[in-house]
Amino acid sequence: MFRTAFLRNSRLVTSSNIKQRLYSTAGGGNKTGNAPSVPAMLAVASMGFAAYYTLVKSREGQSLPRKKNAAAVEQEEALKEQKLQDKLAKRDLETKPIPAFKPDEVTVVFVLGGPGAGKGTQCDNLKKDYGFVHLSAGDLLRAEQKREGSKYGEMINNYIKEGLIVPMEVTIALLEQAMKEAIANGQGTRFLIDGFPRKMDQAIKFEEVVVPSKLVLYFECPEEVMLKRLLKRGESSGRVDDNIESIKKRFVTFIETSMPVIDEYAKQNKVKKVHCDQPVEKVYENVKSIFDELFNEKK
Ligand code: UP5
Ligand code: MG
Repeated sequence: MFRTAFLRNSRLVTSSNIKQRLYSTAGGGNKTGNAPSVPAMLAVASMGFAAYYTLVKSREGQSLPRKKNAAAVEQEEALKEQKLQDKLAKRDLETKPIPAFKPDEVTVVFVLGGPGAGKGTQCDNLKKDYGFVHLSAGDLLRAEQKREGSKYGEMINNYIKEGLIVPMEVTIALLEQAMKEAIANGQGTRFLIDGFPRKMDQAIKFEEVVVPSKLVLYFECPEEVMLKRLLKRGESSGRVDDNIESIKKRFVTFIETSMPVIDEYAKQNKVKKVHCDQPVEKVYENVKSIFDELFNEKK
């Protein structure tokens, strides 16, 4: 009973309190019942007007946002895209590797041609007569394969036997290291890089991280001539790839993967072609005429 009366009372008290709070601008009395007083209404109206006036003033000079038309949206998008491209290009420029050597200090000639075309034979002559350092990528890989403790030994052996191209990180690192050693030992700053690059991405990477090449010497030779030479050499070379199965695979890799490198450099007017289906001396005469023109003085 007591609880019911208390609840009823408290509900009454509460509801009258709320009403009182809502109209408290009347000064807390209850003379006019529940109706608001005139001064209270005037005060509320003037506050509303003041707020509206302040808002209008603060927006003076500002145009109302309008719906953008399609052309404006397109222009804005194009501008955003341009900004993004500029940002990416700037980042690319900042992250581009600095080549190990400067092209005016180090000369690189790429010596390319099919397996058995005579690259190694002609480079041996050139290094004597023109003071070049001869670096055969194949020889460097074979040396790495035999090096005790090399983690790439087995991998290199398998790639060579299958006539496949060893991942460029390994070959480029070996070439760069050999170049640094040759320069440090005073052997010179002109290099014949024999049998490399065998793939376009290798060419791009090498020129980016080591040094841009000056010339591509391309030894052109018919397949049947190269096959005969390699089989003959295979009798005593001990190379895992001087056998008919491997030679056939090497020919395929050369045509499909390495020829496009020569084609690309030809477009850049960097290729000098020499026909190799002739005796060694005759081929060298032609090579000499190219080198006499470009690298006449011995360094
Ligand atoms: N000979 C040469 N010229 C002659 C002439 N005019 N007349 C008659 N005989 C001639 O010559 C080959 C033979 O022919 C010799 O016996 C020579 O006396 C005679 P050589 O000068 O050795 O020819 P070369 O073109 O150097 O042949 P080589 O076999 O070295 O060419 P490859 O390009 O196939 O071999 P390389 O050692 O460069 O590469 C081997 C493998 O390593 C590749 O297949 C690949 O698996 C791997 N590799 C990579 O993965 N990445 C690389 O960057 C490089 C190699
Ligand atoms: Mg060779």
